[in-house]
Order: sequence, then C-alpha cells, then structure tokens
Amino acid sequence: MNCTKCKTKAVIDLPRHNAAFCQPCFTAYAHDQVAYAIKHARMFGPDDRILVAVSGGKDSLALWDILLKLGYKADALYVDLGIPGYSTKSREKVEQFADRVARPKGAMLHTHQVQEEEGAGIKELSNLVHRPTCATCGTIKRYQFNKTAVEQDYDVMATGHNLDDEASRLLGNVLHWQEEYLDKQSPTLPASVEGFAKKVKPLYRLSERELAAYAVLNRIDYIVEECPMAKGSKMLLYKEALNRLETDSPGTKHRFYFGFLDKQERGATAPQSMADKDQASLHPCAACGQPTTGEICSYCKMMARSRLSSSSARRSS
Ligand code: Q46
Ligand code: ZN
Repeated sequence: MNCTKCKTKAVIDLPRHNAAFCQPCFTAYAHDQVAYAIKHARMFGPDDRILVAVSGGKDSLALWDILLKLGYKADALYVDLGIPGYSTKSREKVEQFADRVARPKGAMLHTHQVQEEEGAGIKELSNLVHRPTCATCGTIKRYQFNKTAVEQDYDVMATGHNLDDEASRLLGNVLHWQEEYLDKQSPTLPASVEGFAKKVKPLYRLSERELAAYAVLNRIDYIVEECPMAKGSKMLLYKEALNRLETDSPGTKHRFYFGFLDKQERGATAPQSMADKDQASLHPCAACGQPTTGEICSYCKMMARSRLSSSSARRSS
C-alpha cells in the first residue's frame, strides 16, 4: 500500500476517503482538515486567543498540538476531577505534553482541582447532590471552562470532540428526538450572550481512529484508558453501533453527520437562532453572575445542595 500523495510506503489507510498516507502526508492531511474546519465553520482567526479543554486523552492533546503547529495562540485548561488513579495519570500526561510541546511555544496550562475548589472529588460530590457522576461532571466542567474563558479574556473555547463523538451524539439525539439538542449540535456555537464564551469543535472532520494515529505518529503520549465513570454509558453504545455500520459500509459516520450539517446549513441557521432564543431567556445568576435561565444557575444550585448535605452529614455524625 503506497501513499496516495507521494507514493512512498503508506502507514495508514483511510477507507472513507479511499486514500492511504505515509507519516508526513497523514500529518499534513490532519492539519488540513482542522484548518478547513476552522475556516469553514468560522471558528476563529489568527489573532484570537483560544482556550483548549484538555483531558489527557488523545483528542484534546492532538487538538492542542495541531492548533499550536498551525500557529494559533492556544492555551489550555485541565480540570482535575479527583478520580483515584485515573486523574493522577491523566494529569501527568497533560503536564508532560505542556512541558515538551506547549510551554516551549509560549502557551500556558491552567488547572482546576475539583477536590480543592468544589470541596470533594467528583464521585463524592455526585453522591452528595444525588445526581449521576457524569451529569455532575458535565455541570462542573462546563461552568469552570466558561468561567476561565470569560475571566481570562479568551475569544473562544475549543474542545476535542471528533467525528465519532459528534455522530454518536447525533444518533442519540435523533433516537430520542431531542430537537433542542439537535439545534445546538454544531461545530461552532456563538457567544450567545455576555458571559458565555463562544465554543468550537475543530476536530469534527477527523475520526477517532485518525486521531489515535495522529497522536501515535506525532509522539503524543496520552492516557489510553477511558474515564472509569464512562463504563456502560449510552454514548459508548451508540459509538459501537456506528462502528459496526462503518465496518460494513465505510463512510457511514461521515455521511450521517455531514448530511446533518448540510441540512442545518441549507435550512435555517439553527445555532444563530438558538443564540437569539438564549438572548431572550438568559440573565445573570443571582449568586455568581454567569448566564442562566433560572434565578440561580445549575452549578450554584448544585454547590448549595452539596454544602447542605455535607453539613447535615457532619451534624448527624
Ligand atoms: S470525564 Fe466526566 Fe466523562 Fe468521566 S465523569 Fe463522566 S463526564 S465519563 S467525558
Ligand atoms: Zn451561579
């Protein structure tokens, strides 16, 4: 198998593109896909300051790597969830990457420790507030990323969601006809109101397999294990189902997700109209000032519940 571009020996084949690449041509392909995504979905410009959400996994570290290599001003935020074993290891991967690649290029790594700031690790916190771990985690991560982006004056917040993530999320939203979520499923979500950062997903054109290959070929050391809390999640089930379809019919994921984006582009500009809706219904949280639809935002409500539970636990012991 030879590289489609330069005809030397290929190291990876991409059935959905009917192509194969050697290491340098594959790296160039990945960079081109991200550069195209940034331009096509109007994510950010060369002077914008970007905050990348990093977890220590292949996608977010590859994203940070690609943005820096494309010459963007990209800093990162790591949220330490306090999950025994997993968090220590993932944090090490992020720190190593920051030391080896990002800091020498002048980029900065911010960290947020849930154990210290929210008073308990994510598992304990979810028990205190009687909510599933991933829902608690989602609320905290969304809140802290937005807070850092807004307070530190970043123009945009970037996450490492890839084609597989977006296709499986789309499948979940369609299976349950969650129209509101469908409207919001876009590679670029504008900063709808003051206090909400613009959010983008520059990896939406690259698959999970391509990103794993990018990380390996570019010597990015990442945490291979999934977060232990992800076990049994619906998203993993949808990914498995799409992978079975992809094996039999290469390009299924691509056609499914890109077909949806095409319809979204040709129809109404859904993300923008969502922004208008947001504008009408959002106002500052009475406790912290971040935009919310209620009087108090879900993060502040959750933290109040957690304080209440821990103080009543202290009283009864
Ligand atoms: S990190 Fe957090 Fe995921 Fe772990 S606790 Fe669940 S939501 S599975 S992306
Ligand atoms: Zn609040």
